[in-house]
Parts: sequence; structure tokens; C-alpha cells
Amino acid sequence: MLSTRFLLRAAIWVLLILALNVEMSFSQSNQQLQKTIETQAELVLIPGGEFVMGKDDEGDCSPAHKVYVDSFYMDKYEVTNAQYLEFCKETGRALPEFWGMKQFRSGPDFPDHPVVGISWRDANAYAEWAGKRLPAEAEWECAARGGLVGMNYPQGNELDSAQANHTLADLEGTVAVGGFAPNGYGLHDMAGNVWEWVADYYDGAYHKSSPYRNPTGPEKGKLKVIRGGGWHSGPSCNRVYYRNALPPNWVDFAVGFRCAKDFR
Ligand SMILES: [Ca+2]
Repeated sequence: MLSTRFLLRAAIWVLLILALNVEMSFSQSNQQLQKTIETQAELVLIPGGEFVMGKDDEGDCSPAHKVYVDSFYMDKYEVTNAQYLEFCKETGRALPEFWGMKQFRSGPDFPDHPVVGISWRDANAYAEWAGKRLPAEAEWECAARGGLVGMNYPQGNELDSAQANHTLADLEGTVAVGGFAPNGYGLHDMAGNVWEWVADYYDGAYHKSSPYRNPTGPEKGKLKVIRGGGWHSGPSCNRVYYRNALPPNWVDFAVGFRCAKDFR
């Protein structure tokens, strides 16, 4: 018959082994998450040069005009919930509006989806924390065009449901970043999924007076530019030159961002 002491020792060993397993699997899942976050933070080098920004006879997108931007790096993907959560944990910044709301695919259950419910100020603070910055509007458009000339969308003149997450795709929310094919520069979701905050203030007439080299928008303004359309937008809002704007403290369930970085 087994002694009580033996049974006690056996029970302690079982508990120790179980605790070790939990610790190991916790550490493995932490490592996986860290790897995912590193992948999500990948940058792509966008070759600088001259390109035609805007579109003639399209309201505030007009006129089409030549702009030169220096080479720069652009995030391959929109910033994700997992990335943004790291920022909040490290800095103590408040979690996004709508965090944990499944209908907006926001929160830790959706680590690979783009973060939404963040203001321009939040996006800018994240970019600084990450050692990056928000792209200038001209940089964003240069990157979105993916090397194509005179096209409406990152991959050509038309946009169908297989090319971007917008209303025609009928997905009723964001999808994990990178779910659609990239453009010519290897950037994903430059059309659709979420609108993206850029650095510039909005001025509807800015294209008429924009400087040629590295324009950075007006010095002051009440609104900040958002680009690219989102899951809740029709194809026309997803055009590479299409401009929209919101107050910098506004939060929206279809607006996120990605970061850029200087090329030195
Ligand atoms: Ca987007």
C-alpha cells in the first residue's frame, strides 16, 4: 500500500511539472506574439523621385501636379491591434475607443487586424514611440501608387472585391492586415481595410499651391488628412488620390494608420 508521504511527493511533482508546462507554453505564446509584432512592423523602402499627385477635375484632388519626394520607408502593413496594445502597455496610454467590441474587430482577440478608434494624436504618439513618424500626404500617395502612373487604384484603374477590403468585398469589418495582394511596392491594404491618418493638415486648395519638393501640407488647420478608404467605403473613396479629413481628436471605427521613416 502506498504511503501518504509517497502520494504527497507524487502530487507535488505532478503540480511542478504542470506549472513548468504552463510556464513554457506561456513563454512560447509570448515569443510567437513578439515575432508576429516584429513582422507587422516591417518597413518597405519607397524609391524617391518625381510622380504626378492628384487628379484633374476632381475637387480637392485637383489639379494633378508634379511632386518630388525623397526616398523613405513605409510600413508594409497598417498598424495592428497587437502592436498598438504593446504601445499602451509600455506608455500607459488609454486603450482605443471600441476596444473589445467584436463588431469592430477591435481588441486582443483580433491581434492581426488594424487598430481603429484612435485619434490622429494617438497615431502620432504611437509613431514617435515606435521610432517612426506618420507619412506626409504626398509620401502616402506616392507609396499607394506603387510605381504605376496615372491609375486610380494601387493595382490599376478598377477595383474589384478581390483586390481590397471595401464595401464591394462585403466583409462587414476589417480583415487581418495583408489579406489582400500588395501593390507594386509590396505594400498591403493601401486601398481599403482602414482609412489611414497622415501627418498633414487638410486644405482643400493645397494642391493648387503645393511646393514641388517634399510637401508637408499647410502649417495650420482644423482637420488632419485621412487616405485610402476603408472597409466601410465604396470604391471611389479608395482611389489613390482621394482626400478626406477629420479633426485630430476624432476617433472612428474605420480609421487607423501606418507609419513611415526617413531613409538615411
Ligand atoms: Ca488602408
